[in-house]
Amino acid sequence: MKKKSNSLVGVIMGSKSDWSGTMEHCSDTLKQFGIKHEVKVISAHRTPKRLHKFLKDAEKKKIEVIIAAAGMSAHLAGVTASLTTLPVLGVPTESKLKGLDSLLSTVQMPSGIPVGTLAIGKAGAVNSALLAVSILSTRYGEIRKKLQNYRKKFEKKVPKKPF
Ligand code: RP5
Repeated sequence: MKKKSNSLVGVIMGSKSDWSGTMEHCSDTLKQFGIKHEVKVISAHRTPKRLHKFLKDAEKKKIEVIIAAAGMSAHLAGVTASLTTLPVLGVPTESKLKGLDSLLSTVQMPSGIPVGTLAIGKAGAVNSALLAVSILSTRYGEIRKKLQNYRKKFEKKVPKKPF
């Protein structure tokens, strides 16, 4: 039987409402690089047991980077980072306050437990995937090549003139 390859990235989000328009773009970007990842709805306050189980399993499954997205009082990335030594990237999602509350909750970690926080919403979701790719590229040459190639193509897509 063919050995199943492990997911390198775990993508978790506080609610189903974080997926459409936001975290789906994180997953799409990881797919673009052929990075195997798992996606789950896990909330630090609504499903704390699920979070503990996910992190226990993540270590066993040898997940290497965790992306945690949440909105409003967004403590998911911080709590996740407190329970693992894996790098945790935080994506603040949109809210009634346009995601500013989510951003501050995610980014303002007191010293000792870091969360690598990205921008609010779709840009942060895409960049969280790209940063995960970059972290993985230090270890996997094949991923590094894909990232270099992506950057070359990306640069070419930027128009020389604004009109
Ligand atoms: C957070 O609360 C989630 O990450 C989401 O962004 C926000 C609102 O969740 P729902 O009420 O839409 O499920 O836990």
